Amino acid sequence: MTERIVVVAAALLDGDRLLAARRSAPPELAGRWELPGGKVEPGERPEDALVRELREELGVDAEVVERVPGEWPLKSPYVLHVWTARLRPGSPAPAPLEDHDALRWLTPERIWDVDWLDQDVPAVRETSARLGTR
Ligand code: 9L3
Ligand code: MG
Repeated sequence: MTERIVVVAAALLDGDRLLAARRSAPPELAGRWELPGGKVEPGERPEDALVRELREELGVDAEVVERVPGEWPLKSPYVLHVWTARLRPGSPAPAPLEDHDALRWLTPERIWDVDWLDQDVPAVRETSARLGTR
């Protein structure tokens, strides 16, 4: 069996608002919304990978808060892990750079307004359920 590779994604929060990012690539995922993030590199801590990905993809200075329990399958060998995160004081506001072409801060009642990637839907459901019960 092949080793699984973790893709880390952020539930980036501003108060009770969650950031959704619209992918610009690859063609089969473009136009759909995701929790931003990417692959953990060999030897890299997942939290460090997430901070790196958020800097590369959105130009922000973020800090990881906590893991959302669960693991969701992606295209093999990838699996999705989600962590909540916040912008550090003084961070630039998120901007869509290379990998995205739109961003939205979603209030809890607007969470399903965007067309999430099918593979992100269970992770978003779990994340929003946990945020709602804090
Ligand atoms: N992926 C799915 N949902 C997400 C993220 C961040 C990534 N929230 C999938 C898309 C790609 C793979 O994981 O197939 C690697 O992600 P990326 O490095 O292209 O962002
Ligand atoms: Mg990515």
